[in-house]
Amino acid sequence: MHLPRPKPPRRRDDRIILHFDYDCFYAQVVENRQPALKSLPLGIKQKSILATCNYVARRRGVTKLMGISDAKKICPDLVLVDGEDLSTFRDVSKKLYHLLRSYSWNGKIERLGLDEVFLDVTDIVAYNVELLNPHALDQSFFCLSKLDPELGFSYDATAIAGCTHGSPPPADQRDEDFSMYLRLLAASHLARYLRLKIEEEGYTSACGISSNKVLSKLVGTVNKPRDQTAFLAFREEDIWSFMDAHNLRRIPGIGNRISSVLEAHILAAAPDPNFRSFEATVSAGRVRTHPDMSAPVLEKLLGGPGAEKGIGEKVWCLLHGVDNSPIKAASDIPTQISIEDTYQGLNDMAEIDRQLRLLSASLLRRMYIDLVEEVVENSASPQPSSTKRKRWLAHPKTIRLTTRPYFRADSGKPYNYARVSRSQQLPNFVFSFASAREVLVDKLVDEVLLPMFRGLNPATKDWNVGLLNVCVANMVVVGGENGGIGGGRDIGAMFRRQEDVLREFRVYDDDDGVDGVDEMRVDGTGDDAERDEEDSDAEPWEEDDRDGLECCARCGHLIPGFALIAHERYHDLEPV
Ligand code: DCP
Ligand code: MG
Ligand code: MG
Repeated sequence: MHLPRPKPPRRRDDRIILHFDYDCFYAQVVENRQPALKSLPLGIKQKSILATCNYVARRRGVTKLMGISDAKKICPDLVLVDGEDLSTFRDVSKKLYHLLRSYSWNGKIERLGLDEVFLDVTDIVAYNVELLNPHALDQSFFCLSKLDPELGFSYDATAIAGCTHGSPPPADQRDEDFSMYLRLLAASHLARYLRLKIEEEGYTSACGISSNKVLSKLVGTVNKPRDQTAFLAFREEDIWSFMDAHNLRRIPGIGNRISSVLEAHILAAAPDPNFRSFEATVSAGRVRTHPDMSAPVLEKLLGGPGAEKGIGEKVWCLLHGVDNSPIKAASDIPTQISIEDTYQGLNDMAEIDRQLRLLSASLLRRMYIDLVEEVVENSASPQPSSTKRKRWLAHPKTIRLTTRPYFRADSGKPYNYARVSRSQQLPNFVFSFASAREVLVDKLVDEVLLPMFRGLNPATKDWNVGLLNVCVANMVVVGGENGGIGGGRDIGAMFRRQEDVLREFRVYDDDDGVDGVDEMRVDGTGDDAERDEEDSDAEPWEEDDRDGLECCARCGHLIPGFALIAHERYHDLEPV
């Protein structure tokens, strides 16, 4: 007997979301600094892998995240440039983000990683669709400002700009489909205009245009590099078949843990704890159409202690291309600043101590960059003069230390996902402008981080540290609207902060960060040398590509854990 199929989740398509992804981002940054590299195959190196490579190299068979020696075998004249220092990438990312932000009316813009931006352009597009004159569509004008009707650009509204996926609604289709089509059309012209603005800064990009984040992000990859795709899907079935064709692991928000649990369920096998790959062996469609699949079943499979609330419903929605998550209004204050590095099993306390000092120095440097501003104060008498004063824009209230043991792929042991974290109140002395930075770093390590480390790792030796992450979070805006720290008494926020602070000694599953457990956002998962929330933690369903480096048993390369399986497959394809 067949059970009735569960109801698919309801779709909202009242928004228009653009998703920008810069082409081979780190490589473009390097090329802009050294234009001679543009015509050569270029790889950006981090430890022993390529963080990315330019499209000249890709045409020669080099891929992102390939091991350096493999890439060199395929393309012996590959030019390698070190990409360990993220500061230039971060600066360019901020510059382009601010450029896009300057076009937003509603301020709803989010960065995802360093090279992606979501822009909710619902309001600008609705305004411009209203302005369309059906008798002169080919001579339309896109207004970029409500206040200045001359600010904008001319466009031909008889056709979509760039590529499309799907087809326009038939002429006799319901009115609302036609209105959606017009909004996508206007948005496609805005997307092209914005991509050209980004190109004026030296950066080409891909853009996806649709009604929610998951669809815009996925459709943007259909035509890349240097192109854009509007998703013309007016029937649920069109959206489902688009989603169904994706490898399960490629759906943003479905990380390794979720993907291996679902895969095991579908294949009626036990989940493989070592499974960490960019690809799953099943498609999203196979999961969605599996006979017993539904939101409650997903909740049963994926829920439990530590899992995100409502994870079953969330994944069920994602599989149907439904994603109602909003694009939050931009803030200049990051929600957390997190610095981390990975190691191949630190066991020497002097070295751990040294690393904690290096991480703390970076953390304080980032706090000064992101959270301190210079105010110019004018005094009228006796002599008119101005003095500069520094002030904190926000005080993080919590400091958190996270560690994870080092994992060796050839150890024969299952992959160890466990991170342990400990949080406590960030002492006020770090906000002192009177003390030298080095003094603050030493005090922070001696009085806070070393005791936290000992609390987390009570053994007296053999710590085998694979990762250290130091993070400050729970930003409290200084001198908010209501005056004073925190801008008034937000009791709810106070409890949330308290809950955060009390969440000590929790053991997390690494993948939870990928799959979107909120507290993992606060924990700052990911293994970049430096990483901060503003740069990389934009959304719970963000893929965290930057996992710990592991040693390939065949060639000895250090490569990210998640890429290990794909890397081994690569060896399998090598000529013997
Ligand atoms: N990156 C990284 N480590 C990863 C993944 C990405 O350091 N595991 C960095 C390098 C990339 C940048 O982030 O340049 C953006 O990642 P993308 O996946 O968008 O890759 P690219 O922009 O390089 O290439 P594409 O043209 O495919 O978008
Ligand atoms: Mg990119
Ligand atoms: Mg990207």
